[in-house]
Amino acid sequence: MSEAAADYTLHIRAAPLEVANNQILSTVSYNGQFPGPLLRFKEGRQVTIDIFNDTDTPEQLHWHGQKVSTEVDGAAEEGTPCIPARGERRISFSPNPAGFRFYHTHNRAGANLFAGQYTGQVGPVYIEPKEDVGRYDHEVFLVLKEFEPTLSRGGDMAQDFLWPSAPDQTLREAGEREMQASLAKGMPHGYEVGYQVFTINGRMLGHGEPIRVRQGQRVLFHVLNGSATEIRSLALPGHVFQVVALDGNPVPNSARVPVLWLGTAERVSAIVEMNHPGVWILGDLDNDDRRHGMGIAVEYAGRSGQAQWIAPPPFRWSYALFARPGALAPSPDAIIEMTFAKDNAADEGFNRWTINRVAFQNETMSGEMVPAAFHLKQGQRYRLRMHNASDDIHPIHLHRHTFELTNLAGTPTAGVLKDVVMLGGYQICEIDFMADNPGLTLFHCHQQLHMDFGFMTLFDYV
Ligand SMILES: [Cu+2]
Repeated sequence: MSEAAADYTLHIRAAPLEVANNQILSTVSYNGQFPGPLLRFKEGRQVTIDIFNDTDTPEQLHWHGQKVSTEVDGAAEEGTPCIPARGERRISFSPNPAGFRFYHTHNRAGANLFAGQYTGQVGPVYIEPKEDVGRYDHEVFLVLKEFEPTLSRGGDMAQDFLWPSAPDQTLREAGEREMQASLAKGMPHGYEVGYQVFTINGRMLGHGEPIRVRQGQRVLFHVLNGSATEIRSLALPGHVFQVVALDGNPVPNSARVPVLWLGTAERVSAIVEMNHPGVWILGDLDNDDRRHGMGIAVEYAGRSGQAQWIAPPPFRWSYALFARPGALAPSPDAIIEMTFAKDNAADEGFNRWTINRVAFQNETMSGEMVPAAFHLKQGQRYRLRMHNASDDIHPIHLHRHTFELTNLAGTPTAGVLKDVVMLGGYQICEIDFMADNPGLTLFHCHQQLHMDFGFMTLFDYV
């Protein structure tokens, strides 16, 4: 270790978390708090961070959404050195791009629901932009997170909130045929994860401090879905969200919407004009999840009483709402076709996931790193055409790069820049990215159960 003190210090350790009055659970988090401390960086200004691992398990800390090197990105599959058990690691990098990012563990959990993102290892990052995102009075960071996971035998409810929707018949037939064949063999449905405790900023609805606002204020919410596996929605009765950024990247069209939807690891930054006085629940549309804690009170000055919930009108979430109207993305230099498929309950009761029929091997027989499956040329623009041959929604994530949404279920789109995109059941979508950050690059579904059981691959540059 050098003499100079680090700019930030993070300790990975087990700590109590009081999610409700006298309801205290134990989880691994950063600096003994959940969410981990908000790290505010300046774009391009080098930071040094000491990461101490006070647990008995080697850890990886991933800088989600940042364009950094494989040395610090925080993914064993890319070759980032681990933070040894009871050890420490000092890292330095230039934070970029500007916007709302986050950090989280990148450990595989597998069947262990006390590991990986089932723990409280999530914290927000805000990289100060050079330009302002818009006029606001007050900034609030919200991290949505479930605790106390349990396994159940499948039958996850299909969700149909995503728009546009154009299920591909060939994909559907293939997916349904495989599932029927598996069930006919007497296989049960593969495991799914459910939760007992739902929190925003580590507190269940009704047990934390409310968000205090005044009439006429413009509040900028930075919402992060820190879930290991769940898709979340959020509404505030009587209010609309003016979405200014997705995954921290300013959107070309700041559309106003009544509901936000976020796949795992997605972020939405939205301004809400406080023009409907009362005490309201900012919460998930799912009644059960909200009653188990997924919400937070918004309290206007001078108002008191029980926070109220009113279900919003029916609404479909579309990334295209925030796109540049009528614009077309540049043509790519190459197109990479990918098909995602589910092998029901194939891995000791867990669904096994494949990309182009290959399930990612977490380790080779000799313990060496898994080689990249896709080879890129630096400076080229690539289009990933992704075919979902399963009925699940997949929040697809590319490390160390930003991508542009260029086609959603057959509809071309341009201008929306993200690092996670939800791909609906039996849908096809396209994302483009510039190969501008050499080195091994991990690509995976961000649903912990999916990424842990095969839904991963690697790009490298030639
Ligand atoms: Cu997935």
